[in-house]
Amino acid sequence: MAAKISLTRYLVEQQREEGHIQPQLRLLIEVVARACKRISQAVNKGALGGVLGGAETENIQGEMQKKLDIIANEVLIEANEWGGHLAAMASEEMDSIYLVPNRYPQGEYLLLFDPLDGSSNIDVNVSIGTIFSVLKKPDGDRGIEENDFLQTGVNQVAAGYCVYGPQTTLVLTVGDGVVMFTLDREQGSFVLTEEHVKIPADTKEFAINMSNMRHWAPPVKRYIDECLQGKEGVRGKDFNMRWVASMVADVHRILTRGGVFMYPWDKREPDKAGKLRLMYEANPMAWLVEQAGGAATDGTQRILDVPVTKLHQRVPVFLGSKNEVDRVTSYHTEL
Ligand code: P6P
Repeated sequence: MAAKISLTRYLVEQQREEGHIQPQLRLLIEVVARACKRISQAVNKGALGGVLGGAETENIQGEMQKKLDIIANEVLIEANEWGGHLAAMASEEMDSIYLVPNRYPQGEYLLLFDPLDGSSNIDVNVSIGTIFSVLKKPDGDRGIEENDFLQTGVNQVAAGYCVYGPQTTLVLTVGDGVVMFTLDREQGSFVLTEEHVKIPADTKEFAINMSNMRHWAPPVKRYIDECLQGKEGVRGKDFNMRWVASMVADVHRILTRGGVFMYPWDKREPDKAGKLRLMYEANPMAWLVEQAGGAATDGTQRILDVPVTKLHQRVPVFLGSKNEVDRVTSYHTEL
């Protein structure tokens, strides 16, 4: 049986042989992975750990926070602030950026995360996850400001997520494809279980919250209607639908077997670009999907090229199997 390759060994080889990552970035990824192990333990305790239910507080997104949202955020902050690899962090759960305290050494990187995506699924025992994105801080010794985070997705140097499901799986890219590590709870380490993740260009499976259909723009309605017409319609094949309401779980399925995920703009709140956040949900997921041979757009352009104006900026998301994303995007651009 082939020797088990740990996350540490994979990262050392990416640093030494591939030159894809610097020592501080290797440390950063290992620290994030350790934090995800701790979050996984808290999630797995559930009711036994007194961590279910609401925290009676609201975040900047206007969403009621769950206890585990706050726990996961605190775990990531505490794990990353002292190591000397980071200059600052940003989180879905925090209004503004978090500067590494002066008592700790300042590092080269900026870390952004959604500490626990899919929180509405926590209390019903459905998969949730942590999403993270890494950017380089600007050169020079001046203090970090929020504007330093406002970089387009093509600037990411690492991105990934950890899905807390039947298995705890860390999925990562540093620009050399997508790899998956499964947590070996007996060893307490992440073990490489998938090395060359590839998304099939075609699929028969779409993921969207169908209850919003009446609010969608025409290109999305056209795309979904054609899928629903099945083999008798223009697509000439039947489609299946999945919607976990946890982006990490839906994206993990797509990275594993293909599919197309959509969270489009809708007319309920016309001024809101979409529900999902660009910096710590759409950008990291878009890079992972593109690194696995898929595509990711906001309906008209690559997610990774979307100009950034605000830290908590929202964006419509269409990602997954390339031929399907290209099709639904063409329905927007041919208007
Ligand atoms: P809806 C979870 O709250 C999340 O941000 C994503 O993980 C998920 O894809 C989406 O919202 C689900 O939204 O409107 O279907 O509950």
